[in-house]
Order: sequence, then structure tokens, then C-alpha cells
Amino acid sequence: MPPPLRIRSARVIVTSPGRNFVTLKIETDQGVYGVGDGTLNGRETAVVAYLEGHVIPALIGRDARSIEDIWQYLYRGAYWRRGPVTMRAIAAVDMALWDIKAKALGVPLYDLLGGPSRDGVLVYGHANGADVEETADEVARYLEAGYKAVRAQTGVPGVAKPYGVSRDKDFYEPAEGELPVETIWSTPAYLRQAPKLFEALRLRFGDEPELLHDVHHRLTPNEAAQLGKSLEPYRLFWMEDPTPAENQEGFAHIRRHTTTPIAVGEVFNSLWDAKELIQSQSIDYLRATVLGCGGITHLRRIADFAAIWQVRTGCHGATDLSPITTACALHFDTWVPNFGIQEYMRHTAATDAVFPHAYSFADGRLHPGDAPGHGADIDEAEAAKHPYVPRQLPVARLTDGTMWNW
Ligand code: EZ4
Ligand code: CO
Repeated sequence: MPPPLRIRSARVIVTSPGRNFVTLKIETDQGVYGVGDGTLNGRETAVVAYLEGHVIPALIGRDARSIEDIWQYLYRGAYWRRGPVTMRAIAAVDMALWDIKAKALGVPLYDLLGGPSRDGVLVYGHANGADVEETADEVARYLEAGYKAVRAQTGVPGVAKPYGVSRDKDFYEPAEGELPVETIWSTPAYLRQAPKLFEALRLRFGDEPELLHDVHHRLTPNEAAQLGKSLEPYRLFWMEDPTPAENQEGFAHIRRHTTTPIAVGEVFNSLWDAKELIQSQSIDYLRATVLGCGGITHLRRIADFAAIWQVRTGCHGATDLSPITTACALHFDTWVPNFGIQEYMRHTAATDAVFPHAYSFADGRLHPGDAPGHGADIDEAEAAKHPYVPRQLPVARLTDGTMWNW
């Protein structure tokens, strides 16, 4: 047995280079350290309190090589299982421990998972515009930049601030206000508009580019079935989060009525949020992430389970996941046999400066790089320049004022 790598210290670093990120840095007595992401958009300080009050004291002195045992200790040992705060705190620890192990062995993380299964990770970018024409122009920009897959969101007549449409075309960040910004939603207007967008995109760009769309939990199962049917002629790669997945059986209804592929899971915390969806073959892609689902240790287990039913991965990759999560996701994506696609919203230059990383983009794919560990780090001096700024995600109401799903 090699000597243990004792955890000497663990610290939480909160930084806000344009938006908030929570980072856990674990140091060992042999000088090797690792970093993990614990960001929970709009609820960052809850994860900080969980890590500092309940996790870090239990880590000191443990052998950092015991990734599985520490995962089980934090998951079972909490007694109160699952939930976004707990699972992100566990994910932060798990990412840092995989980073330490791979660095100590001098290999890129994907080597520890089983080695590379592909040359580069297919990603999709986010195109959005106030109307169909502006959105199509944005799709064109992504295709010109080499993207092979593009998510398209467009404004809906009569709907102020619809999901996914931003003023800054390069960097979309929905958490804007210290209190939630109020937005308005109209399902009838949206159901009329969405097919017009994808008809226009196929007319302009032909059959080849992969097109994706995020419904962002706004529809009922039957409305989602109607949308899926109306989009079938435009051959989407996926329709995402068509309805909230609290009731997993709702997806079976959508499935019975449309062949438009379905993706779900960016708000999932564990396999138990996805089990019925997978077993009933109601979905095509699972958007669970290393950050949301307790790290690599649990996400690989979910992916193996999903593979039995030919469900593929499509990890969440919005800008509220730090470059540390992006890096871990890319190592996971490079290995996972049932890979589908990876979401990629570019981080700002300020964020990239705080989190130097080994991954890079070329020809529509991201490459994790060959640096030992996951290849992402935090520049603490740079991080200290950007103190925490309270921000929350918006809320949505129907046109008559009724609270709805943002
Ligand atoms: O709204 O991560 O597919 N991507 C998304 C994201 C989510 C944000 C919420 O913090 O739905 O843009
Ligand atoms: Co989404």
C-alpha cells in the first residue's frame, strides 16, 4: 500500500467574477491539493455553511485516496439524504479528491475512469434572440464558429423576458437581482411561436446542424406532447425539461405522443430522481451533472444504470457551473460509453482568469487536455478581487399573475 495522503486542510473560497462561485480547496500533508465546485445558483451561501459547518471538520486527517469511503460517509452519514445543498457539498469534495488522486498519480482524470472513449466531446452552444430572425442570425454565428450543435431560444410575442433570451448575446446569466426578477409567461403564445422558430432554422440551415431547445419546465405533460409533435418535422436533437420531473410518470405521457427526443435532469440530485424515467424508457438524454449529483463517484453510477436502457448523457453546463465542473464533466464525457452531448455556455474572461483550466475548444468539440488531475484550478489572488454579490434566479408568473415555474 502506498502511504496515505492525509487531508491537512480544506477551505471554501467564494468569488464573484460577474457571477458567484463556491470552490472547495483540499490540501494534503504531501503538498498535493485538489479543487472542487460547490456552486448552487442563487443559494450559494447555503452550500458554504454546509461545507464549513458539517463537512470540512469530518475531512481533516482522512486519507484523500479513499474517495468511495468518503463519499459513502458524507451521503449515508448525513442521515438526511439528497437535496441540492447536500449533494453539491458532496460533489465539491468528490471533485477535489479525484483531482488529488489523479495529480498524485500524474495522470489526467479520465485515465482513472477507464481511459478515453472518443476524440473530443461534442458540445452545443446557446443561440438566442428577441425574435426568429435575430435568433437565426445567432445560430449562424455559432455554426461559423465551428459548432455542430446549437440550442435555440427566441422571444415570444407578448412575453416579457422569456427564458433563455439575453441582452448580452455572448454571456447569458439569469441570476440578476438581489431579490428574484419577476417574469411573465404565456403557454399559448409559446406553443404558437416555437414551431415557427425551428421551421425557419431548418429552412435557412438545412438538415445537418443539430438543433436543441429548452422548455425550462414551463408545460404540462399534455402541452409538452403537443409541442413535441409540432416540432417533429424539424428533427430536434432534444426537447429539454418539457415539464417538471417531480412526477416522473408525467414523461410517459409525453413519450406516448411524440418521437421528439426528450432530455431532463439539470435539477436532479441523484439516481433516485431519474430511476423511473430511465426504466420506463421515457427519456433519451439525462442532464444530471457532476456538480448536482454528488460528483463523479455518483454520476458514473447513474450513467451505468442509464446505459442499460440506452439512455445517453447530456450534462448540464450552464455558466453557473464553474470551470472546475466543466473540467470534471469533460473527463467524465471523455470516458463515459453512453455519451450524448455536453452543454457549453462559455464563461467570461473574468471567470476564466479566476479558474485557469486545461480544456480547450476546437471544431465543435471540447478537449479536457492532458494535465494531471482534472486540469482546473483557482487563482486565489484573482478570486479575492471579486467579493460575493447576493443574486437570485428570476420567478415566473402567468399573464393573470398566477405563480408559475421559471
Ligand atoms: O436556467 O443553470 O439548460 N440550461 C439551463 C440553465 C439554467 C441555469 C439555472 O441556474 O436551463 O440556463
Ligand atoms: Co435547461
